Amino acid sequence: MNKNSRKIVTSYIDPDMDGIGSMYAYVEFLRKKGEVAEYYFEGTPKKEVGIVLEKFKIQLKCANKVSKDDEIVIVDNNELNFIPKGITQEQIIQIIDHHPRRPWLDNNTKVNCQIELIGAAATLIAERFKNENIEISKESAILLYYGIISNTMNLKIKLTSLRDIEIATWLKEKVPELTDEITKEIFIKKSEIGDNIENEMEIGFKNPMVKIKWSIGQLEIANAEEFLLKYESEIRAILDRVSAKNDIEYISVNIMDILNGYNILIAGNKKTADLLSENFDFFKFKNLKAKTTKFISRKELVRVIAERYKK
Ligand SMILES: [Mn+2]
Repeated sequence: MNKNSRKIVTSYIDPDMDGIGSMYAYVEFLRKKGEVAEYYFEGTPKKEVGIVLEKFKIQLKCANKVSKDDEIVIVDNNELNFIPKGITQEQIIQIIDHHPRRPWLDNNTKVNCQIELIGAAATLIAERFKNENIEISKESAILLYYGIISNTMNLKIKLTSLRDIEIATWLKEKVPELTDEITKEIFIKKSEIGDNIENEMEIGFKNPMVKIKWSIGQLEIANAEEFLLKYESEIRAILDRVSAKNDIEYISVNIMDILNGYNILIAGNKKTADLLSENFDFFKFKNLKAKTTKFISRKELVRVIAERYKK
């Protein structure tokens, strides 16, 4: 491809903190290496992104559009169904991600891939700055830090690797404003999602890797039990509506209490509760609801299910 072409860094539609942080910082990295680069995203970033941007007075400048001549870098994603519309597979030159590798990449020698199953894609981006000794801006450090904190639930879930912890510490040391108090404040603010629960759950897609019609959402909430007193019936209505609309047989939502470190799993129907308790002995359902002290993320649940019901 043309050496002078512009690189566009993108992630998946409706990106989360990890996706936004990774694309923002990777553009900075590329520019500091002399490349022409911009980031582009579609949809609505997760609520937490807005909270972090506002807290630290950071503004995003998304590219207006992607053109056919742009070379595409995808961060925090390698599933083609999830990338912005209009981007073709042929444009993709690089992937930096921490999700399991999708089959389209199996015999692909054109795409430069770094896929490592650690806590956050932001870790992989931050390591590039550190390893190549490239100065990182305060903005990129903040966004990458919260990408890691968000994806690893404050470095608590099992998927968190030593590399995530080390690079988060490295980023935190660079920015004095990154304190544990601010992180707690962000977690609490992030839980106020009464007006936008469905979007935050990310529940619309059937998982394409498995032969069962399965989807699991996730909510990260500061006080999960209190939250459910108020919103459980609305969540159940969303599960019913989404499963009917998208032909999903097994539907559930994993609610993680990010302050207190426990989970509540809400199953949309009995079939789903049975399937989950069959595969995870720590889920004991009562009224299609299971509370567990095991602090487990959707990614970890997905990996077990994807292995068991592989296509
Ligand atoms: Mn991620």
